[in-house]
Amino acid sequence: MAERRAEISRKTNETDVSVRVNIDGTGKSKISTGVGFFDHMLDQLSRHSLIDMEIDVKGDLHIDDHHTVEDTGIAIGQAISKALGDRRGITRYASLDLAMDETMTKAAVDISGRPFLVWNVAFSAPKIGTFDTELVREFFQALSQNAGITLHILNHYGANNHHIAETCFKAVARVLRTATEIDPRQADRVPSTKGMLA
Ligand SMILES: [Mn+2]
Repeated sequence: MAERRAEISRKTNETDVSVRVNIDGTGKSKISTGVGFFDHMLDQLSRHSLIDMEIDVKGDLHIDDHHTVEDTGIAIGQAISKALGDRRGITRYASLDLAMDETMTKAAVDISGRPFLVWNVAFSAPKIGTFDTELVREFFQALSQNAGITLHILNHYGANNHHIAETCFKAVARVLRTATEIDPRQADRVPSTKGMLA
């Protein structure tokens, strides 16, 4: 089958984003967004999805991190969508409960072609270090809309906001890994009775 790789460059007055992904990678990443906590989260996304990611972002961080986080989510979503092509052979669905210390978070995905985010996560503090916790949702909103996936994220419980954010990224990584994997029982087929998902 064709290599499932893609590259997206996206430049606006607010950000200059370049993203390369390889769906069939090993979880290698090279990430530089200028936002330390966000780099740490994207590193987890790559590592646990096994999607190789090269991400370079120059954003208007003198304002705040918002444009940088949102536009990176848009570009990663577009790159994943492009790399998946017609979605032939994919497993399509996955869900997982992911534990990290005291925190438990569920992610469920359908690589459906129908962008939708259900976000059921509450943070108890507005910041993790200097990072605005509300940007975690902004990232997944941008990712789901631009990848064309249905994504549900539910935090069952947790006390530490770093853990709550990190379980969101790790759980989404793990379900993306499974849902994008080729299902050998239908490797030549688009997994939809409609015959198309893209
Ligand atoms: Mn961490």
